[in-house]
Amino acid sequence: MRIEVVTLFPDFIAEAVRYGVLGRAIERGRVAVAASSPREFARDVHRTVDDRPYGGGPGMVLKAEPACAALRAARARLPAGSPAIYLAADGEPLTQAKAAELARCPGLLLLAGRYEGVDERVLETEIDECVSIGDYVLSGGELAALVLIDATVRLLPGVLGDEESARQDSFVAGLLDWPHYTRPEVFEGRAVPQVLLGGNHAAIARWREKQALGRTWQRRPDLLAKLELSAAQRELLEEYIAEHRAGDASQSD
Ligand code: 6GU
Repeated sequence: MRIEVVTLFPDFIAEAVRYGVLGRAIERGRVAVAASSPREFARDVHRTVDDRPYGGGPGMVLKAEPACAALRAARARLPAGSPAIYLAADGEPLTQAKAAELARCPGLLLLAGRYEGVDERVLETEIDECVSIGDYVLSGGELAALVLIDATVRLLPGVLGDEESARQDSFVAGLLDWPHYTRPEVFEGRAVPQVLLGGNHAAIARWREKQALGRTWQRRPDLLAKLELSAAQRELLEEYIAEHRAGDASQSD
């Protein structure tokens, strides 16, 4: 996959993609990420990329000409069938399903917004879709572009090891992750749950599923509402809820 990011901060993108799973995917040639700036395409002496909004009001708007020129140059480096996506707070929400859809594309053209926005004519002519990473306001689309890139690239074949892929599957199944522990067995007086110390794999799997169900119930009831739990899962969740209530009662005593 090839990814082109058009941004006023290309160095920020180039640096951030060097780390972790994404950095390794680039080293191994599973993905190439390039970043370029509209400023390279600004033709006046000041290299102007923004201007005051028609109609007045606060903030600046990214000018159409340099933004379009940067997008077209980036587009020319991408395979056919690569969607152009504008990252902005007013886009469609990024979900795991959306990341999976993007992971099937040969390339991606990403435009990170800055200032109050981008001249609407850029979006009309160069952009296929608008994506947001959540209901909060960021100062620009760069962090959002990086989030989209990370969520997408980890789904490309051969990017994750078996273990990581399997754990990701558990989120795809609609539940939050279970708690994790490593040595020491007791840390500052807090012990690792006993079941994890024995070699009873069935008991461990049951404990983990119960924790995943319980956490989803506590933190993301909206996710739980979308699931059809099996009879066994309902039983595990009821156990968790009963234990949780007992725990609350003992704390308030
Ligand atoms: Cl994609 N951009 C900005 N500026 N703010 C956001 C966002 C994107 N997604 C959520 N908030």
